[in-house]
Amino acid sequence: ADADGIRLVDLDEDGVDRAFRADVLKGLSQGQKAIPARWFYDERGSQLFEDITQVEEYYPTRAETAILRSQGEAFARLIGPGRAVVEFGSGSSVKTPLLLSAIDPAAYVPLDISGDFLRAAAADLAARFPQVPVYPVEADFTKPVALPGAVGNLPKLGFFPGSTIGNMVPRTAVDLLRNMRATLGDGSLLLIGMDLIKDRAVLEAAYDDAAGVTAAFNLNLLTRINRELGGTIPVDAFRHEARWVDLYARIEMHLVAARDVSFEVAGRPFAMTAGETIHTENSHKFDARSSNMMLLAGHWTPVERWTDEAERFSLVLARA
Ligand code: AVI
Repeated sequence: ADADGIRLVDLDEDGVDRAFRADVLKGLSQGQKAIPARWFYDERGSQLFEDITQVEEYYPTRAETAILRSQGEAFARLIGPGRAVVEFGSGSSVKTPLLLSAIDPAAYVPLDISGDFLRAAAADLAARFPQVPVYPVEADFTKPVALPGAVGNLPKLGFFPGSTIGNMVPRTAVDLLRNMRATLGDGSLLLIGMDLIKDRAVLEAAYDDAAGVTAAFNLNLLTRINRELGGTIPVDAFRHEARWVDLYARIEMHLVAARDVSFEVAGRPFAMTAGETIHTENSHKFDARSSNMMLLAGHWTPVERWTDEAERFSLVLARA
């Protein structure tokens, strides 16, 4: 529940997530079918994403971790001690400790819409950094969030690793950056991960690994729809596709119907012809110019930018 006691997940009398049903029914009714990527992350989807971060072809997690590992001194110099670190999304067990141990923060405030992930991450960090008070907040961080009173007077550092910003279209990404600015306030800093434009083959392999983990992640969305929304989608009639769309500098993930199919979701009939797709994710990639432009449009001024040695991934520090 949020501060007003309103449930963040709105279930109907049958226990169905209303927002999920609405997004799926609307998305399957469009010309180009599309379902927002946030619905990937049920329990199985979250586990599959963890597995993706370990596959050979998926470089972003390793590259970003390498930057965090190697730039501790620069973070200490440019960020300094005494800030409240506000992490957008539950902290990862590897990245967050690297940042916290580099800068000696006064508090750690993880924000997440999922109370379960949030509590697990908060307990983990509290155990590893007993001197740093932890104030978890269950909230939708795409909107401005009221931070706990205990960190009200501390300067803030927002932390948004993983290039999750890339999963949003620019319009939504800019809204999010502005809302982060509102959440964090004057005098704040933001450390944000942004994946870089590179060879098409490297990008497409990162989103279509040989072991099929990303394919399973994408296809799991259909399994989730069948389970939670009473769907009859023939999952084995779909295949995973990852394509680089140069015009928008993004990887798109699609589920391609391998043959003509018809099915029901929540009692409604749908049909797709062979080759038709459901667009399930965008993952935008950046260069120095486009990441600066995005930050400036979101009311942040870039201060410093780091990449890993192979220049696959960037971490950018910006000030309010
Ligand atoms: C969470 N997000 C940054 C991942 C990405 O790389 O866009 C999600 C992902 N989708 C397929 N593989 C990973």
